[in-house]
Order: sequence, then C-alpha cells, then structure tokens
Amino acid sequence: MSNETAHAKFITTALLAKDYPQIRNQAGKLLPEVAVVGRSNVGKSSLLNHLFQAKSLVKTSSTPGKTQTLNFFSFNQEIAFADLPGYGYAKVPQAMKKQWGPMMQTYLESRQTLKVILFLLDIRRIPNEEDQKLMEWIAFQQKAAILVLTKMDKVNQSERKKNVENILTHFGAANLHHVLYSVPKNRGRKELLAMIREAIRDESE
Ligand SMILES: Nc1nc2c(ncn2[C@@H]2O[C@H](COP(=O)(O)OP(=O)(O)OP(=O)(O)O)[C@@H](O)[C@H]2O)c(=O)[nH]1
Ligand SMILES: [Mg+2]
Repeated sequence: MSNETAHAKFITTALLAKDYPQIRNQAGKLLPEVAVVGRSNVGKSSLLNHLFQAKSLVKTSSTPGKTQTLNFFSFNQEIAFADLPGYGYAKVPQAMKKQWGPMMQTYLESRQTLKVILFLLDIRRIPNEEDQKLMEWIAFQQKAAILVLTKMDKVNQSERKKNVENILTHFGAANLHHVLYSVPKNRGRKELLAMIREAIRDESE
C-alpha cells in the first residue's frame, strides 16, 4: 500500500453541462480531470474511494445502477475526478438508460479539462459490444485511456494472465496501458496513480 496521503473532497453532482463545476487549486488553476467509465457494478465508485483512501466519500452498492449522476471530486488539489454512471445493466430503469447516452456524450465531448479516461472492466469478463463501442469512441476522440481490470482478487494467477491476454486481444490493442486492481487486496493504487500522472503530463505537453 502506498503511504501517500490523500485529501479528497466531494465537489458536486451534476446532470447537465451547465452544472459542471470549475475545479481549481488554491492558485486558481483549473485541475486536469480524470473520468471513470465502465459498466454498472464494475467497481468505479469503489475504486475512487480506494484511490482517495476514503471509506464512503463515493457512494457504492452491490446493486448495479447505484451512481446515476455525474459526481465530481478533487484529489490533493492536484487532480479532479468524475465518477460516472455505469451502462449495460438490464434492471436499470428505462428512463435512466435513455438518459445515459446523451449525458455521457455531452460530458465526454464538452468537458474542457478532461485529460484521461479510466476504462474499467471486470477481469473475469470479455469486453462486449457496448464496451468495444465505448473504447472505439474514446480512441476516435483521441482521449488518453487507461484500462483498469477490476476485482483481480476474484481470479487465480493463471486465470489472471490468460484473461488479460484475452481482453487485450478483444480490444485489438495489445499496447493499451492497463493495470490490475483490487480494492479488498489493496492492489494497483500506486501504479494507477503513477499512470494517471504520466498521462496528464503527456496530455499537457
Ligand atoms: N471482490 C471485489 N469486489 C469489488 C471490488 N471493487 C468493487 N467491488 C464490489 O463491486 C460492487 C459494485 O461496486 P461499485 O463501486 O458500486 O460499482 P460501480 O461501477 O460504481 O457501479 P454503478 O454505480 O452501478 O455504475 C460492490 O459490491 C463492491 O464492493 C474489488 O476490487 N474486488
Ligand atoms: Mg458507482
């Protein structure tokens, strides 16, 4: 576990672009933003709590569809994070499903400070059509993406290796930056923070 201290703060919740916050550091500079995307229940909100070393700053649930709005946070006066609602869960109400596409598209296309997208995928799953489409769209927008394979504690070491290869092949991107993550086993935090910082540096050049 990294000893790096974390000072995370909840900023606000938003649905519409006009309500997105301007998140600045003490010097008044806008913070680069990292968005967390992926299907419902993949562990987006849990990952943010773990990154923040906070127990329940970000609301999580074992029931898919917990996060229904865009939720903004600041981390160490350094990085802003947006926790986004998930997709692909059958039991989520129809009205919410309809809202998801436009809400995501507006955010991903119009958010000026957005630098890096964390794309979460359960390490036990093969990316489906929805996952593929989202990944293609991210590539098309030329956004920096980091693939985070979540819940690595659920598979043994040999499955782990096989699954990672399978997933990368399905995305058709063997060179995609990726990291394995586990909240209960405390794995991946330090690596992911380093990858995020590097990606932000690259985007700012
Ligand atoms: N075993 C294991 N379970 C995890 C891990 N990360 C998250 N979970 C569990 O997965 C479930 C969903 O977690 P959330 O963080 O709420 O998922 P989400 O992606 O934010 O879901 P939505 O808000 O519905 O889109 C919860 O029961 C978590 O405890 C992990 O690394 N390992
Ligand atoms: Mg969530």
